[in-house]
Amino acid sequence: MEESGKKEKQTILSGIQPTGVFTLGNYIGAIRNWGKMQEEYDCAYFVADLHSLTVRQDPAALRKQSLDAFALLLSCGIDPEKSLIFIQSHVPAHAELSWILSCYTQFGELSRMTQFKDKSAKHADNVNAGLFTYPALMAADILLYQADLVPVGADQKQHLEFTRDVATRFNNLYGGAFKIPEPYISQTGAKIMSLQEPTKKMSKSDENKNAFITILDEPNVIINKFKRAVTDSEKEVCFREGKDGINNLITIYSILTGKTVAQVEQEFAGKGYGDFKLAVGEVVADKLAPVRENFKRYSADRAYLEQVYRAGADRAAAISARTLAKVKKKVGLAAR
Ligand code: ATP
Ligand code: LTN
Repeated sequence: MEESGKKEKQTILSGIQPTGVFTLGNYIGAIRNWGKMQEEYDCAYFVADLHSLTVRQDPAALRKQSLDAFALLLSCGIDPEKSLIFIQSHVPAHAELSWILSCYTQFGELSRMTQFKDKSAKHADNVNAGLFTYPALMAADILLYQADLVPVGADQKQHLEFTRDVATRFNNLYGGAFKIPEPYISQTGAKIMSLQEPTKKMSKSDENKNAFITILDEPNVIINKFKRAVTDSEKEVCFREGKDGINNLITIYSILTGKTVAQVEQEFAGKGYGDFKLAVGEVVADKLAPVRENFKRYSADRAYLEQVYRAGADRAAAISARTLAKVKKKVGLAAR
């Protein structure tokens, strides 16, 4: 993200869709780490509202969810003094570059995207062109800011590979316009599983509300959801193949307390699942308490939110305009 021409730190960029309140899975797998990266990297984080239009949304709900998602990013520790933070649709360069990149993208490569296959099966009545060209928009998001690293969950790796392919293709045709980004898939960003079907990933769009914890759930709700979490018919708290439910709870507890799996097993040796579930629920409620408090504060201060997202959009527009101008010149669009 070169603004002054001088560059010291590597650039990190990531986005999240405002399709609902973030889950414990989003928190552990993504956002918690985003905050920690701010010291070491130049970070840019955004609310990917244009991406959410690929699935039909209620307009009033989407508007609210986008502002809430922005407030949630701040609540999780993303600091606008340290990181660039903005709402995707506030920066028109994303849609513009996406169009240009889609003209350098083949139908065949988009057809191979597993997310497209999954989502078009799930929303068979609305297999729209945006759902299909989604990876070109994601590539534009990343390439505009010349990102070095893109922290995402393993489910987004294929989109990252596509981004690298399209950027390389473009660079080969026109000479280096884009930095080729690397995926940054953190080890601790373990995949958090559904509390009701622990072989499936925890997802904010799950119809069963007991399957996921949102980062705004009240402590009693969190504890109750863990009490109801599906486990197995054994008694021993140990991490073993086939014990998907318990393995998931051990993972959550271990990540949030910083204890190793062996230490967790030792701590609960001889204790039943009931005690263990309660302990996991308490740790999660405890860790999320400050996020909930921060959210109450930020979401009540509309003027502050507006000031931060406007400033973010201005800065993002200035950075992205440089890449876009370079690209337009290279492909032969006449200068204004
Ligand atoms: P949706 O349910 O709307 O598809 P989602 O909950 O799967 O959404 P995304 O907005 O697609 O979440 O993902 C945001 C980030 O959180 C991505 O980097 C993704 O890899 C990560 N993530 C999502 N779910 C989990 C999970 N269960 N465990 C770990 N990381 C996750
Ligand atoms: N596709 C991502 C969200 C997303 C993103 C990005 C992530 C949109 N643009 C750019 C990283 C970089 C998702 O659904 N999780």
